[in-house]
Amino acid sequence: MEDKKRIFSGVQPSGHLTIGNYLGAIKNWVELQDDYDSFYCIVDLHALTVRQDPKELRRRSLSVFALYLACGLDADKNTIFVQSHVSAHAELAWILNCYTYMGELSRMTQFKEKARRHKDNINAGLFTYPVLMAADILLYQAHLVPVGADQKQHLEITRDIAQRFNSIYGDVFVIPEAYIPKVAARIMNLQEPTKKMSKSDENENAFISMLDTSDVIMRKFRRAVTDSEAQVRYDEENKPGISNLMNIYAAVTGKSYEEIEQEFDGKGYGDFKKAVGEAVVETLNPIQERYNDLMKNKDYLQEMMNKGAERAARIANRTLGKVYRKVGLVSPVRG
Ligand code: ATP
Ligand code: LTN
Repeated sequence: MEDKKRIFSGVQPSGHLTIGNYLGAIKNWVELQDDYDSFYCIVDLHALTVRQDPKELRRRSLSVFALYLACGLDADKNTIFVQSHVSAHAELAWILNCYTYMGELSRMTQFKEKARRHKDNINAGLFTYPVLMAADILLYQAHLVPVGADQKQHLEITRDIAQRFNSIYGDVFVIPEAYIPKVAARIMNLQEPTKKMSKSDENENAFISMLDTSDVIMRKFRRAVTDSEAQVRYDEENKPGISNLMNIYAAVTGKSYEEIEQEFDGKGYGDFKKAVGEAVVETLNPIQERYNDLMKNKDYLQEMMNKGAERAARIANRTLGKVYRKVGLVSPVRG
């Protein structure tokens, strides 16, 4: 395990995970798990940048943990853990805050977009969110970060912070690379297909939750916004709704856009939407079954969670210790 390159990635427990989270990120984690020493995190500290109901957040963190396993992540092969269980994340984030400029943070599109959506709560955490993300990644000396396209900018700032730090103190951090899939890097909102699908959207019809029942999935696809041309053809600019459905269908069936266009040549949108819905149901059904089984055994989940945190903390504290020494913090004398 030691000589493999490392992966780090995470999802916020800020709602039920969507097929965007699955197809854009988690599915690739499962595919990469044999070739890397991987750290998969439930980034609960990040979720606090938007108001959460405490009881719900606690419940969801466990639920996301179970969903990771249900998607096929192996808790023995990978280190799967909750961010707040490893205090080094918040500690390194503080240090890195002192190496990050206000100017570069104010260019982040996720900040601008979330600030627009939550005008009554534009808190400092929302602003420094990418610094905590940089701390997550850099603590584990990760080489690769599999994420959806929306996180590209955050990966760039992570690299900038790491390079800045290394240029002052020597080679402390590995410079990470983003791994963004070719298909499904940006699944769009089903109701407003020019916006990204997001798990915290207030409109439930805008996203497919990984835990939605088959009926709900079929209904949401039936209601998905399309256009009036009645031709299944890939054209992101003029047909964002249909192109998004094609992207989802391609991701779950492995078919190319040409194959999909041929398959639905001369057929209506109703047939196409039904096929997309059925393919998604077929993908999610086995995951949901495993999820329901896992959720019956909370003690097991808790035990795996504790193990993950212990393993993660060991690696993270090594990096944190090095950073503390480099920047000149005095070590405590142990008696
Ligand atoms: P929130 O609504 O709380 O902002 P989110 O649904 O945008 O959450 P995150 O927790 O921010 O999801 O992201 C987790 C991972 O899923 C990231 O790697 C992100 O790039 C990916 N991801 C999120 N939404 C999509 C999407 N619509 N298409 C593809 N990948 C996505
Ligand atoms: N910012 C990501 C979630 C996230 C993450 C990370 C992803 C937090 N820390 C580290 C990859 C690596 C998001 O909101 N999509």
